[in-house]
Amino acid sequence: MAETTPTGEAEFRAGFLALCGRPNVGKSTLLNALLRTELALATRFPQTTRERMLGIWSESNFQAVLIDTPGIHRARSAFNKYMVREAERGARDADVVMLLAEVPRLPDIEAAEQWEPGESALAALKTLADVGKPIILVLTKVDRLSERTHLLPIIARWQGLHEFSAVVPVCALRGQGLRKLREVVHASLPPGEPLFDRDNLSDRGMRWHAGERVRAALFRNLSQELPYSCAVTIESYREQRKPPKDTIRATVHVERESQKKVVIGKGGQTIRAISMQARQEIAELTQRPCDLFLTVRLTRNWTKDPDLMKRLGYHQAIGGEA
Ligand SMILES: Nc1nc2c(ncn2[C@@H]2O[C@H](COP(=O)(O)OP(=O)(O)OP(=O)(O)O)[C@@H](O)[C@H]2O)c(=O)[nH]1
Ligand SMILES: [Mg+2]
Repeated sequence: MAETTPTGEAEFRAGFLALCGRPNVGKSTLLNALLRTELALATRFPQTTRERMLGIWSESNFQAVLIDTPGIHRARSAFNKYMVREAERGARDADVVMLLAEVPRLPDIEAAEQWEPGESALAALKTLADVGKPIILVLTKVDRLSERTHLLPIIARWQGLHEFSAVVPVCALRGQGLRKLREVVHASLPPGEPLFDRDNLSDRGMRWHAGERVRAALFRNLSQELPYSCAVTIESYREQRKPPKDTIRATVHVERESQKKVVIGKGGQTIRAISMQARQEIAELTQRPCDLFLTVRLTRNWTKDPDLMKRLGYHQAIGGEA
C-alpha cells in the first residue's frame, strides 16, 4: 500500500472504473477527454464500441483503469448480445461503475420538472444496480441545456431512483465538469499501487487500435447501416525500423455480396478514401508513417454466427460465459 501523510491525503489510489450506459451517451468521448487523447473510437452513431477496452488514466495521486464498454441495449442478434455481455462483464470487473446518461433537450424549467428518464436509461441503471458496485452517475452533454437550472430537477429525479455515490454533470467535448469528476474518482477508488505502467495508455496493442481506425473510416464513408455489417481483421502488421514505417494488411468483412460493391465503390473510390483516412489516423496514433492495404471480403452473415464472430476476433463472452 502507498505511504500516507498523517492526514492521509497523499495516499495513492488505484482501481478499475467501468464507463457504462446506453449506446451513444458519450462513454468513449469521456474516456478520450480524461486520457487527453483520441484513443477510443467515438462516432455520432450508436453502438460504435463493440468490445471492452481499457484506457489507463494516470494522475499524480491515482490511477483509474477505465473500461470503455459497448452501450447497454435490448439486443436481438447474436452479435448485439455479445456486445451487451461485454458491457456487463466490464461492470462486474470494476471497483466502481460510472453510469453515463445524456441530459435531455428541454424547452423550459416546467419541462425539466416533468422529465422522467426513458425506459432504456432505466434498464441500463437496473442492469448496473444488479451488479452491485458503487455507481457514480455522470450526466453527459450538459452543453445541450438551454439553462443550467434545468439540471436540478433532472438530478433530483435520478437520485430518487438509486443511491448514487456521486452525481457529476459534464460536457466531455468542452472539458467541463472533469475536474470535479477527477476528485470524485479519486475518492471512490481503493488505496493501492498503480496497476499499469504510467506510460501505457491502453491494454490493447496497435494491431487492435489500427482495426478501430479502419472502423472509424467505415463509419465516416458509408451510409448509416453498412458499418454495422462490417468487421475488420488485421492480417499482418510489420514494423520497419529504418526508416521507421509500419506496413499493415487488413480485411474488411461484409455480410452480403451486395455490400462488397458498396464498400469498394465506383472504381475503388470508396475503399481508397477509407484506406487513406485510416492510414492518417494510425500514423497520428503511432507517430510513424504507415502503409495500409485493405481487402474487402464476404464473410456471409457473420453477425449471426458465433463461430464466424470468433474467427473475426470477437471471442470473449460468446456462449453466455464471462
Ligand atoms: N453535444 C455533445 N455531444 C457529445 C458530448 N460527448 C459526446 N458527444 C457526442 O455523442 C456522440 C456519441 O459519442 P460516443 O463517445 O461515441 O458515445 P458512446 O457512449 O461511446 O457510444 P457507443 O460506443 O456507441 O455506445 C458523438 O457524436 C459525440 O461527439 C458532449 O459533451 N456534448
Ligand atoms: Mg463507445
